[in-house]
Amino acid sequence: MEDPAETAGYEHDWTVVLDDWIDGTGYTPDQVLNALRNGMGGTSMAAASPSMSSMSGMPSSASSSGPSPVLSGARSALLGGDAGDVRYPWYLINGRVRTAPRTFSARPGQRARIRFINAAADTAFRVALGGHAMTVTHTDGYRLVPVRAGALLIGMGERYDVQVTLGDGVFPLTALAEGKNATALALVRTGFGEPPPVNIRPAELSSPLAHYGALRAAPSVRLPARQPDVIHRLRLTGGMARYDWGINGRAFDMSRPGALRFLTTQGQRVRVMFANTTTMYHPMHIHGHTFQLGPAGPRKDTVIVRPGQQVACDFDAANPGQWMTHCHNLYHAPQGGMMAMLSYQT
Ligand SMILES: [Cu+2]
Repeated sequence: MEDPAETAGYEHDWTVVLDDWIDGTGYTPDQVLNALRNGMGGTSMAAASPSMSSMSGMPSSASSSGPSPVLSGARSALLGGDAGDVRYPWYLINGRVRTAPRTFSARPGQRARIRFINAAADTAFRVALGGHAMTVTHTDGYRLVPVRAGALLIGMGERYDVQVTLGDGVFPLTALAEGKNATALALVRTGFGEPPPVNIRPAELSSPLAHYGALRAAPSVRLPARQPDVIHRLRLTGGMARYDWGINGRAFDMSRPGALRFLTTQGQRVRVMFANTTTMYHPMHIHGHTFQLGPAGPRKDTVIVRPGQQVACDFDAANPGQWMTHCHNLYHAPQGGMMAMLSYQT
């Protein structure tokens, strides 16, 4: 969707969808989830599948000769600890592996808007366009005071829009699977030349990130200053060993929603305080609303919460209903998991 207030200052509009991928390797995401729930964290699926199949009754996939998902072991200083539950055989940009990358074509000096979407299940990506700085203009669809950055860290479910003025040549658009020592790749081509090696990690990946503290909502989308009327404190709990991801020590149970239902009144300024007590980051998402980080921070609907960190998400209760809030790691949400309900009526 276009922002009607925006004047297009670019010739190209490119969408970049980041993903992690298992299907076609002899394993399915459901098999990986079963192995994780059966306490197989720390092993590869090739090792986990024989015992997994005996426990789950599924046929063994140990005959697969392709690359095997590995059940975690991923760590990242940038994410503050554990970097996910699964190291994947493939990481994709727009559905392509890095040996067959998508190429975006333009002419030198033209401007491009790039919209990044992290559609992965369990992978945060650090992205950069080699040879270029980016002007970051939007988070999760909301305008920012434009800010320059060399790289972005994008959690599952997060979106960023940037603009770049293109140089002359062939440039790598690299997405580093944060903490997992692997990359996805697309190319930007504005001139002749050999493409860079597929495993290239442009120097910009290590340049200053557009971290949340550096981002400011544009005045037109900023929430009016107001003290919260109600504060809901949601502790993120659980871990890999027992695979018991939850909120305030329990999983959401649809047959007993009251146990994790947080009541609000229409018209209130609500503060949801996510407090991460686990050793892994969680991209927390709230349905039905967008929130603001701090008095002038970015407007978002998904926010990375690092281990030991507390993040305050402020929004106005102006959309009555039963709204879920959940971790955007898809392995943390099934069967309740790291999920709760925000509830209010007119
Ligand atoms: Cu999570």
